[in-house]
Formats: sequence, C-alpha cells, structure tokens
Amino acid sequence: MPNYYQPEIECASQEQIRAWQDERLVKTVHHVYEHVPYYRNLMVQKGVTPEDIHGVDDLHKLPFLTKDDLRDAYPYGLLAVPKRDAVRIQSTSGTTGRRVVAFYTQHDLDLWEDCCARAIVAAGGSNEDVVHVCYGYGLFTGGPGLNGGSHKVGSLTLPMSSGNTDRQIQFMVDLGSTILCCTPSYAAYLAETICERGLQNQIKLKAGIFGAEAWSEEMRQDIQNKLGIKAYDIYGLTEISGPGVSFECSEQTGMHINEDHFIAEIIDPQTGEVLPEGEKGELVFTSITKEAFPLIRYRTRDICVLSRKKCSCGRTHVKMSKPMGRSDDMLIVKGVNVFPSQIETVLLNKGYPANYQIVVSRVNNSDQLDVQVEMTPEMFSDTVTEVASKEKELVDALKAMLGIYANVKLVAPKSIARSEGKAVRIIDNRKLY
Ligand code: DLL
Repeated sequence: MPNYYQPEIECASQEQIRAWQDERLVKTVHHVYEHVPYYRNLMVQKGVTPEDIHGVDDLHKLPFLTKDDLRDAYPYGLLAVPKRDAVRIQSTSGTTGRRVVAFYTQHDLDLWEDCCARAIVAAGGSNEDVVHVCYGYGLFTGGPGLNGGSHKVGSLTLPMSSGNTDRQIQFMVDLGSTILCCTPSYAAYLAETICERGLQNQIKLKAGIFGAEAWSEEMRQDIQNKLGIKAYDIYGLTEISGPGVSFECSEQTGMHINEDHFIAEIIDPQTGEVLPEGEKGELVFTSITKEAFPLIRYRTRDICVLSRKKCSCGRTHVKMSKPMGRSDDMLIVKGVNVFPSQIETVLLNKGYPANYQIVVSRVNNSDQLDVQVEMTPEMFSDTVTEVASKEKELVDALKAMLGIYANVKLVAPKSIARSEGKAVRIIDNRKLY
C-alpha cells in the first residue's frame, strides 16, 4: 500500500475527527490571538476571547475573514510567525491590487504536500508512477503543490510547468507519464491534440488530477474517453494552502476535505448564517494545523454542498460537491481570476462608456472571453480600419491587465441592453454546473 494512504486518519471515526478538530481549533485560536494583532482586533470587535472557544461548537462565535481582510493586511499583517520562521510565499493569480499572498513554514509545506500526496494516492498513484505536472510553477500553488505531493508519494516527478504542448506530449510519450496533473481545460486541449496526432496508443496515462477551475461532468467524460484515463477533481485555494484542500477518490462523486487540517462550514452568503449539511451555500474554511498563515472562518465565495454520506472508498472525511459558482463576481477564465471591474477600468481609462458585456464561452473545450464594448457616438463614423485598430488597442490593454487574451468587438452606440436594476455585465455560457 502506498505510504500516503493513511486510513487511521482518512477513515477515522466521526468522533475521532471531531476530537482532533476541537483540540486543534482551540490551539489555533490562541496562536492567532497571541501573534496576529489584526485577528486580535477582529475578535475584540466581536467580543470574543480565546477562552470562549472550547471546540467546533463554538466556531460560529468567531468573526469571518474575507479577501478584503487579506488585502487590508497585505503583505505581512496576517503572518502568525516571525518572518525568519517562514520559508515560502505563494500568491493568487489575481493581478495588481487583487493579489493575495500566503506564507508557509517548513511544517506548513509538509502538511500541504501531505494533502497533495493523499490526492495522488486517491487517484491510484504510488512510487511506480511517473507524475507529469503541467500546472504552472512559481507563485501559483498548482505546480509546487502537486510536485511536493508527488515526491512524498515517491513517484517519479516531471516538473513540466504549463505551455509548450509539443514538448509536453513528447515527454509524455518518451518518459511514459502515468498521471497527468493540470487544469481540466489544458487536459482537454492535450487530449484533443493527442487524438489529432493519433498518439493515443503511445501514451501510458492512467489517471489525471485536474482542478483550479470549474469543469463539468461532460468535460470529465470527454477527457476520460479521449485519453483512456480516470479523471479526478482536486480543489484548493492559495489562502488555505493551495491544491489538496480536498480531492476526489475512486467514487468520483465529490471531494473529501482533509478534515484533520481544515474545518469546513457552509453559510448563507447573504446573512452569514451557518447552514445544515446538505444545503447549498458559501464554503468557509478554518485551517487548524498551520503555523505561518492560519485563517479562521475564511469565506471562499465558492458555492457548494457538503455531504457526510458513506463513501465506497472507505474515507470518512466530509465531501464537498464541485463548486457551483461564486458568490462574488470573480470569473475564472482559463484558470485565471478575472474581475469585471478590471475590464471596466481598462475601458473607462481608454475613454469608452461603461456599456459593455462580457461573454464567456467554452469553445473546443477551452474558455473564450469576448468583450463587447459600445463605441462613443463620435467613433461611430470611424472607418472599418480605424475601428479595427481601436479593437486591437483594447485587446492589448486587456491582455496587460488580465494576463489573458480577450476578443474585443466594438458595437454601435446604445446597442447593449440597459438594465433598470443592477447591470448584467456577464454572460457565462459555459454550462458548467
Ligand atoms: O487554483 C489552487 C489549485 C491549484 C487547486 C491546482 C487545484 C489544482 P487559486 O488560484 O487561489 O488556487 O484559486 C482558487 O479556484 O476559490 C475556486 O473558485 C477555484 N477552484 C480551485 N479548484 C477548483 C475546482 C488554486 N476543482 C479558486 N473546481 C477557488 C472548481 C476550483 N473551482
């Protein structure tokens, strides 16, 4: 049995899981109260002290933490250990002004990699495997997380990073990669290319671990069929460590949350009220084993459902459904976080009116971002060449802001429907949920 299958933890009784969580939560609350003035202030404002917290039943007494808090406290305001004890920084994919940084001690890195190792083992990985990691490396947590997990499992690890599809496929064939780790949209692209080149019989892949963005069951089937593999979902977010917060097992019906490290709650995103198991709401995490960057009641904005239904794999940790959307307006396009406000900033800076529509679609299994922008009445008399050059200028400015390509179409003044209430800026045609 691979070393990172840990039945004593992953298949522990509910009582045992609760006992770990009670003890670790109390410890973490004391840790942040003593070492992070920002937390202390939040707790004082809510009239709660560490002495009020005896276990998970008291969790609701603690204040929520949001992305705004992380931005307010940027860069070091939530660091809970002396800087000399932290060894790593990772960051979210947001652009300037939206970035969030997370810190890790060596202990935190070990725990994170353990979580990713569990995900690899749940996908059938062992030291017999060649794990091909084409999540991005660097500030993004995907590459480093799965890389570390693969090392822990003892698999032969290929740190490919993203891009250069020809080389990915060449190495996959030459080195006999057996487990592929990347975003589902890149997996779909790789699958399509492999099929087009008729290389299906030359690859040895048996499983894929795909996450970092939403993907549908249809996409799973498509990738599984094209590559002849089992495709497993993996979830995580930079703030809570990165990939491996939860992962799918052989049942492929939701992701087990590593409950010995994270407490999950589902809340009503409007009222903040904690919802009972089985109800759909916003996922909130409390990390209970981290040293450098423990977050308490962090609102992920991801909407999903939790389930404690018995799982055929034997794991007892609670399962979360695939996220069904986000309670804020963040779009994830090609794995990159896109905020409509960023697009608006570019348009307004370039002298366009705030009449625009963002359309996200899935074309050939890849995300496509279209932005329709109304011209000013003056521009309406421009020649076709002038319009084309203005569109190109906007494409470049959006690329600089978002880091990804968006198609831009300038449309006639007043042609985008007005709304009497909140403007509907986003049309997401990706039928993901
Ligand atoms: O995407 C970490 C990760 C890397 C997860 C590799 C899985 C694999 P961030 O860039 O901070 O971190 O983005 C986190 O991505 O709040 C979700 O909205 C979304 N997300 C992550 N995994 C999934 C998934 C990484 N499996 C944000 N399904 C989260 C749907 C996902 N959405």
